[in-house]
Amino acid sequence: MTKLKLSYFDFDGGRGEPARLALHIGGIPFEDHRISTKDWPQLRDRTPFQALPTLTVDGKEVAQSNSINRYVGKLADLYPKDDWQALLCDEVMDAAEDIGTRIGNTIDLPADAKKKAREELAAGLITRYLEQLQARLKAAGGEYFADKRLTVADLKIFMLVRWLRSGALDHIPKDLVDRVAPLLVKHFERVAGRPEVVKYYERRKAA
Ligand SMILES: N[C@@H](CCC(=O)N[C@@H](CS)C(=O)NCC(=O)O)C(=O)O
Repeated sequence: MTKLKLSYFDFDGGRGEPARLALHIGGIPFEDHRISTKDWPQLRDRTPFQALPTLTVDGKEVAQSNSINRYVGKLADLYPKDDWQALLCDEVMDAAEDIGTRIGNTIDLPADAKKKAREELAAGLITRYLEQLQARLKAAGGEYFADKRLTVADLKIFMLVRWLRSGALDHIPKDLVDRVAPLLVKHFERVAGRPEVVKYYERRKAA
């Protein structure tokens, strides 16, 4: 049996969380390797691209969150077999990655520059992307982004919407998603309310 280890930071969110969630939903055994921010500087250079998440498959370590999402999505039956549906799933995951990268680039900016950059992002790129994602969801039938069922694309957007609405991002209004893409909020609630997702976070809370 293939041995899997998923390495990511020790919090319930971010780029590594969709794959964790997918493996749990699919009932695929894996080592949930959680790295503290304190240990990260010593481990950074040992990862392929000096970043997390990574997935180690039978001792071979690979990186890039969406590549990992696709791989574990196939294992967990959360990735479309149909090529067109797979493309829709990939497009959504890469769009979410664009938003995450652009916000990530502002994290270490000085206070004034961060405020300006984030306000511009919120009014510009993020709004545009949220509107487009909402349009994609509608075109796919309104419930899930591809294949008319839960896929890793839904888990990726679930994490993104949770992050944007969390209030953790200074200068990005936490009601932005609600205002510009209310269907994404409904989608968030749909995914959050799935029994396997509820069960996962209940177990995490108890851990
Ligand atoms: N393109 C990569 C980006 C990975 C990335 O930037 N990961 C962040 C965490 S979400 C990271 O490792 N940051 C720590 C660092 O750069 O030192 C992916 O999608 O996995």
